[in-house]
Amino acid sequence: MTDNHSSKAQPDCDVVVVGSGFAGIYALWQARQRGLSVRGFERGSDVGGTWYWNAYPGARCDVESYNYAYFFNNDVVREWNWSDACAGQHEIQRYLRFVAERCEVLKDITFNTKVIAARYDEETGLWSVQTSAGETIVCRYAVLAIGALSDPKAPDIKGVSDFAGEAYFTSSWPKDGSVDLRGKRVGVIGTGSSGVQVIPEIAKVAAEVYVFQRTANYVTPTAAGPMDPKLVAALREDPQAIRRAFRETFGGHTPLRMGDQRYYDLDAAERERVLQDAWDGKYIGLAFRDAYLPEANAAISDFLRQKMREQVNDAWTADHLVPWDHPYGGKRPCQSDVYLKTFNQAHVRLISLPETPIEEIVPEGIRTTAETIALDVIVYATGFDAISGPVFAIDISGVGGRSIKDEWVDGPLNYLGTMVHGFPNLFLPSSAMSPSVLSNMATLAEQQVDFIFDTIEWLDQHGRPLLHPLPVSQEQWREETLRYAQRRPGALTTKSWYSGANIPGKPRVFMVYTGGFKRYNETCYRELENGFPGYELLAPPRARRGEQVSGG
Ligand code: N01
Repeated sequence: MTDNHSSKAQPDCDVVVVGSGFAGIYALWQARQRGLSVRGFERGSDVGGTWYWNAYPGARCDVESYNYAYFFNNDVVREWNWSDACAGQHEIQRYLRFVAERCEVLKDITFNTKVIAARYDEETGLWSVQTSAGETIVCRYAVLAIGALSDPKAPDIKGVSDFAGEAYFTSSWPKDGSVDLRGKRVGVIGTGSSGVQVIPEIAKVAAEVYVFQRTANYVTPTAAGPMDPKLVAALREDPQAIRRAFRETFGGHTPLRMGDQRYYDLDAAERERVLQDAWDGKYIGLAFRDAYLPEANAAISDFLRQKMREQVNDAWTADHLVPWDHPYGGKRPCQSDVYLKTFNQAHVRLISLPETPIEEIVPEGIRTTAETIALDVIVYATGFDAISGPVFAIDISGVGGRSIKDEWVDGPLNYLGTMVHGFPNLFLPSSAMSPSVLSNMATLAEQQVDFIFDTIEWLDQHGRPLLHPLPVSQEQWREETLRYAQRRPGALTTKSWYSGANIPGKPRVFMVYTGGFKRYNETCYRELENGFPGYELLAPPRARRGEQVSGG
């Protein structure tokens, strides 16, 4: 199974799954359930994906544990006890390990192994997947469960390698406990969700903390705290009913707390009261039933700015920690109960980069246009080349040897967020144009993997082993994604990673489908029920007729 045989006429296994986060673990289990032979590859030394790599202090999920979990297995739902309504990184990784053990998929995964290339062979209709260990595996279906936020953005700052002190990325924080920031002078670059979580933790131990902020973000209270035993009991009573119900919602969640009154039905005093209730109830982003309207969104944004400023003592710092450049939701909002108050500590200082940009990183620290700040440690919380980055990190070529990079030169193009024309039988869960990061990623992982394996089963049953979407389906899907994005305040006007604007030179395409989970799920399954009218079904290549692989 280890020789380089990309033109082999028979596959080594039915399915290769790359990645072992939420989608990868479930994909391995699904393959086994359907009697397919499967190999899994994971570049880390354990399962977890995002929750393996982002092991920085303070990392936790701000989607509640009630929702951010698997529901396909009743025993898992009933046996696992979350310690907090917003579980921390370590606990989520332990949970994923627990599920992988329970589902007996660990034996299928080769760890510490990157997939570096995937090539489609037109003669055989098979994929050759090459690994960093020099292995090539030929398979019928390739599932790249590689995550949307798994390719860290290289810091585009002069002199990064000149720094004489220690440097860490939140996205690949050492897991061996070797980082010791006690008594040190620490600079943090980046104030997105990762920066907002790590900065208060660093401030607990460091002697001096300098936060280099290019753009301020909205920061709202977290839902962290004890689990509600009544809600836990309700989820455990009938997990499959909950699972179905998630798919009937807009975001793939249990019904969220949200305001039940419309912005335009209220006078000024009533709006203020509704906003305060939503702030107290921790659903400020959905304070009004019509929170998606620009005017309602503006009221929420103004209210948040006021609430954020109230938490910071120094007027200059308060003014600069408040986002003025984008409406609430334009960028991915952050959640923390302590971030803003961290700046009230004497040893924590905000450096506003629009006024005093970083000129260069020098051996002794960071030089801005105003000063050189001496540092022992730099922490980069500078984000990711989101969604298309992880896809481009693998050398993928399809029909005619066309690379996916060439196909996506003007931004991602696919159908239903999972398949690309010219790349038959290649599946990309959590990629572009799916509800992705603007939905509950755990629900999405299950839904997409179900759809992928239901598709594979259909193909096998119908003797049509190859499928890829029609170009017209991709164009229509991109237009639909854009149409929904236009309705979302700030989606197309804010410089955010949602649209690739954080990466110099990346085409600006809003990469998340915001038509809602329910609509997305229904559109996927309508395709399957109608025999895939939006796709091209290909006959088996001659070289493969009569093959029998499953059950390995
Ligand atoms: O990354 P980000 P992240 N000089 O891209 C700044 C998920 N997540 O890792 O905004 C100076 O949001 C950049 O500045 P700007 C979540 O979906 C979830 O924090 O581009 N600054 C920004 O401030 C999230 O959205 C959870 O102007 C530079 C920051 O770095 C996503 O992951 C926790 C710079 C990057 O912010 C990514 O979050 C953590 C430069 N050269 C993450 N380059 C939870 O569930 C970049 N920046 C809680």
